[in-house]
Amino acid sequence: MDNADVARIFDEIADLLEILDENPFRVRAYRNAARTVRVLGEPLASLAGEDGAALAKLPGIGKDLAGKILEILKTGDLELRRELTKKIPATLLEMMRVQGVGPKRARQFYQELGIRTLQELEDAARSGRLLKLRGMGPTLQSRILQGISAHRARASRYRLDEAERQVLPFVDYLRKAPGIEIIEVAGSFRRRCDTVGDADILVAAANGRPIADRFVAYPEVGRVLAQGTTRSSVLLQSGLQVDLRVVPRVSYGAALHYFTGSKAHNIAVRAMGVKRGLKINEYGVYKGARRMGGRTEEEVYRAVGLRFVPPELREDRGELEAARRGRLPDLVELRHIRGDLQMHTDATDGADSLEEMVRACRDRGYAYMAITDHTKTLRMAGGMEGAGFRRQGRAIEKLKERGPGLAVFKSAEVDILPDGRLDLDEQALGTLDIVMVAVHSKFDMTEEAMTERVLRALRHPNVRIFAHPTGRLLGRRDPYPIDMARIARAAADTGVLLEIDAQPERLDLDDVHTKMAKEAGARFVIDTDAHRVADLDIMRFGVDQARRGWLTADDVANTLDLAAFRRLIETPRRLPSAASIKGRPRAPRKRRLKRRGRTTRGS
Ligand code: DGT
Ligand code: CA
Ligand code: CA
Ligand code: ZN
Repeated sequence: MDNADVARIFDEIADLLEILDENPFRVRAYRNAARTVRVLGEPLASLAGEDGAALAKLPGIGKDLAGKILEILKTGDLELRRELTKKIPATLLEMMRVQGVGPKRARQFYQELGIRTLQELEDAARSGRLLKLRGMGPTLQSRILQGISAHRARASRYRLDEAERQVLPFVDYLRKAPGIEIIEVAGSFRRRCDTVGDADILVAAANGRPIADRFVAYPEVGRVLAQGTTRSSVLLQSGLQVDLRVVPRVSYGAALHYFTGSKAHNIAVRAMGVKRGLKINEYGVYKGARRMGGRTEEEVYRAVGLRFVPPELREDRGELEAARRGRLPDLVELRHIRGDLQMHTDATDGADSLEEMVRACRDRGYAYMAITDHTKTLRMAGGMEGAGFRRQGRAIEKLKERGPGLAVFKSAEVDILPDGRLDLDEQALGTLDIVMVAVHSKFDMTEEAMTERVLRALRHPNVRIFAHPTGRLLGRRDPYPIDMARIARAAADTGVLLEIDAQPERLDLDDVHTKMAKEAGARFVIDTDAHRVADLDIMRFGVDQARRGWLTADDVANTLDLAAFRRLIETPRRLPSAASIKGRPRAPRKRRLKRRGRTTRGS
């Protein structure tokens, strides 16, 4: 039983309680506990001791939950979980992963139609049986069918952070095999894709046999799919497939290039080689029988007249053309990030206090940070009214007086209401240093309505940042429909910054939208949306996605030093041009510049 198992059981309990329509605060307690456990740096088992006293001190974990953790560590399961699954089958949980099926619907399907599994739900939807239910129409029924197939497609992939948690310890274990000269993870993992289908470990060694032997003997291996001196493959108990390739040192660069992919990038590079009379494969670069290189990736690119292409760009989205012209972007790096601009405290649904978050940001060497608790409509997350933000603002002022060593900006993650108004009164908005907005409810709008809803919010003159712009939750919720090209143009036009939310289950904006928005002229922030101190360390996942979206440090506002960042947020925002209001193409340049000159602050 490791931390991930405990977290999984807690999440399951939260889901079951939701289906049973139990107290939302109880549901949230289990969800928060799952998150705490998941991001904990050390094994619960070593922290627990005899009585679990240390566990009860963890954020969001009291005596009761500490006892539950002990029970799981001792018995591998929870009595409470077994009791709940007597009331409702655990197979309903998978149903809730389908878009359009929440806890209420899952309960309805089960109680009124006896549907227990995804397959039964699909059959019922196909045969039209769902239409018998109250509140169910043909549109919703076909949405559920779409949701089921989308769910099946993504269920076979792992989030990057989940893959990392499994693969990195495996690599550390494998490193001890005799004769390893280099070991690296290639594939989508190295390209830092948001999800990973399987992990591809590449090793340079003269003799593959002892490495394959150690590979298949890894304790987490559930099933061996193949074992050989150059190529082996296993399924871990978690279900993740891991492939191993062992190549001689001279071929390592060519093999790393090949197995990093993407396939489309490889094919394009190989085609460039063919034009020069070269053959490029995973063993090297050849002219006829003569070997031209392949010891390093640089040699492969040089053979076709290119500079080294960072793995994050290798998607055949224009990177070869850019490399050929020497125009590859100088990608943003983690060390460029000077502040974190989205985080929650225990004033709403965060686990740690304002003081703890501030101290943690100072420890991380940041020059500035913003506190962005939720607004009132998010009742489940303990959202605050104006008075709450004023109180928090005073607490932040006090910190400043004591000289905290970094700037703490007063901010809020203001909910965008269904009609596009903001969930905080004008007076309270005026007291904030930075206003961040986001959609958290009523996702089932048409694309047109959702786009208008967000555009209206972005036109509010105080708004600076649009957070997690598509609302997706990887493996759990598809993006809501929204015309991101229009949003990106409006963001470019008004100077509203688009967020790349670094939560590994969000990574929102994603790579493709980020690149598109950059080309439309938008600028960005990368932040963690931390709900506890430990979350502050996931910034790197946001940076990875920004790199996949071709962003340089200049594209990311929170790479600015404090003085420059302060100037940015203190300069009144631009008014939206008529073009971005109407959704027509952008106005001619001269008119746009004139509009930008007008100020809007305080109007
Ligand atoms: P994944 O595992 O679905 O997240 O994505 P990848 O990119 O890791 O794909 P995977 O594991 O099937 O293969 C690893 C790399 O090997 C892939 O990125 C490129 C290379 N590769 C695999 N199959 C082919 C192929 O048929 N042709 C070429 N040129 N390269 C291939
Ligand atoms: Ca792979
Ligand atoms: Ca593979
Ligand atoms: Zn949010």
